[in-house]
Amino acid sequence: MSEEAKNKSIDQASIEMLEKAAQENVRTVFDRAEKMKPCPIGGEGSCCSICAMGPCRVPLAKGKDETPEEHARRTGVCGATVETIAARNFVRKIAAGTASHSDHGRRVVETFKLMAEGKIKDFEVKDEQKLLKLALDLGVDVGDRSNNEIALDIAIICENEFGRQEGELVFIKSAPLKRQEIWRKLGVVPRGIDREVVELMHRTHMGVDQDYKSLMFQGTRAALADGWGGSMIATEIQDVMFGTPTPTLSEINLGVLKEDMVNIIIHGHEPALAEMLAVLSQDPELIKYAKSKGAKGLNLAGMCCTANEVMMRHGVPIAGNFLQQELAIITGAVDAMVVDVQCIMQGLQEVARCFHTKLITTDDRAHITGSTFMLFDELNAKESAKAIIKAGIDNYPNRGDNVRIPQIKTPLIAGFSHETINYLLGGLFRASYRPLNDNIINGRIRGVAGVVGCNNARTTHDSAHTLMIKELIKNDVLVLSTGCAAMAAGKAGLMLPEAAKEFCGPGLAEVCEAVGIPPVLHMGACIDNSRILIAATAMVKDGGLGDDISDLPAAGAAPEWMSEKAIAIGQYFVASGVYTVFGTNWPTLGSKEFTSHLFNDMEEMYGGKWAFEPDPIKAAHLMIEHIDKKRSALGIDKARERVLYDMEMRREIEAV
Ligand code: SF4
Ligand code: MSK
Repeated sequence: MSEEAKNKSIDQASIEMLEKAAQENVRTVFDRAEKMKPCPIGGEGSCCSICAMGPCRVPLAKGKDETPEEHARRTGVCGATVETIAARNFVRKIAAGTASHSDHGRRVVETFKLMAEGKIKDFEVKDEQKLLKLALDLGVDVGDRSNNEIALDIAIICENEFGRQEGELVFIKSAPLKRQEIWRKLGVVPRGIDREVVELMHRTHMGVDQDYKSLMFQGTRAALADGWGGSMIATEIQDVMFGTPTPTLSEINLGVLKEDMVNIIIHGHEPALAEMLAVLSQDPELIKYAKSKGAKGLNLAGMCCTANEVMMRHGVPIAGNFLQQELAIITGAVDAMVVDVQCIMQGLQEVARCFHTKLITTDDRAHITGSTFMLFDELNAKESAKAIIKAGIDNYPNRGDNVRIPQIKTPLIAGFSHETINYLLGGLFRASYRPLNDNIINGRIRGVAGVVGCNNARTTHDSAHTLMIKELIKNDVLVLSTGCAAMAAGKAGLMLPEAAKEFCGPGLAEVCEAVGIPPVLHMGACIDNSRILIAATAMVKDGGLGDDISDLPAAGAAPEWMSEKAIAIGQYFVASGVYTVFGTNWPTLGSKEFTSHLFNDMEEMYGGKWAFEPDPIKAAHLMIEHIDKKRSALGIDKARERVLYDMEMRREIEAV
């Protein structure tokens, strides 16, 4: 195994495929990242290209302190200061991230509405209980109305959230009351999802909002429209339509591909097509068709966040996370890679060209030059999904003789929705977060951390996720995870109850063993970070840990982030009161003043703030320090010091 490949990933399956790629002269994201060094000026947020008098580059001189005069001279042609330039770049990322999650949410609502109107026959209400709960929350009359009648009213309310011009987003009311008051006082409660994104784009046009604090108010408003708006709507409606996830055993890594079967990978974010593919992958007629082409059957596997969605609901195995998308094709065994939106690298097409893989784009908003476009039509969901599967089956006989699937995969348990955690901890009839809060108060669990986000080719694949999560659980911090971070943890074997004994501190291990849960709970895709907000709110409501999310002994992190969605997520966590640490690079370092606004002022305003620490172990300790600070403010720091397990305490945990 070459040293070079080992620096690129900690995952053995990925390393094997990188070596195969090198032998076969196939270029991947890892090679391209090596060749193209990141632009240091753009990287620190000091490049403005929003008008044609630029691009203006105003980098911070390295290695010496800047005098006030030098700082004053760092402006663009129009006079925009580096603070304005860095802030504009930052909030534009929030706008793009919010738009992406929210457009996903809008598509889900559109499908849900068509289902409720009876125009889509292939989907139905899967979680009636959640439908009714949502109806109650939104003030929809339930009476003796049919599911579809209730669903239609819910769909119309949710649809209006996107185009609403005034007032407040309805899901804002899911937050703790104190939090809502903070937002109202600061004037950052979102009116409508689209409106906040549009206003943010307007304010960042040349010559509009040129005060970084003002820009950040609107940036926050848009980010909240994501977390407590578009993303939350997507998660809630997906659960109603496709089922609320419950703990499911599955497998993860490239070893889930099968040499003698038709392998179809579904990659992207929106679960409607993936749901249909999951159902159809069991279809006897299609399996027979696959056999007629010489295969033993049909094997569906997921990639990136769509993988999280179908794994949690159907147990479909996961082939890998973001940086493994090209590597899956390099196995030579993928007959079709079916993609929809977000995090799909254009480089896939070039890699697919070197093998027999058919890259199939399916969404009218996301085309890739050279790929095969087969529209997934929700109105005709089953038939269009069938045609896509058949295209994959038809491609099976075209496989070359260079198939090599790494025999590496790990079992994992996923599907810890907020509802599931509630039931698991409290029981079906007294669902509650009480036992979690009690175990935090008595110090067995030190606190809770959300570790989420992407992979990034500028850091060793999966390394920061795994190191950070292991450090946290070793220190008795329960980890909630989503997205590609969750997949890294799954591959490292941290999503099995047995992991508690091996990797956790004694307090967390006791609780995990008693309840039978892994120390790292897989809560879904990146859109499902809203589940973490709901779980945090439930902890506040259950009592004993303060009266706002910012009082909780909790922290968040995205150690390998890369997408604009991650910045939107980070900002809605910060504005919800969460201390949030990012790794890889930080995109505002060109402006010390704006960076200090994010890293310091935010705490006074929202009780949460940003931090940047590329070393995952140091970052974990920043989170632990913050958790301890909150424990001390709550007066529960003493409890932790006396965690010695006598028989009575053990019985108490077991009674959970
Ligand atoms: Fe340069 Fe100002 Fe134009 Fe930005 S808006 S490119 S700083 S002139
Ligand atoms: S897929 S946004 S790389 S988590 Fe959601 Fe993974 Fe990040 Fe995409």
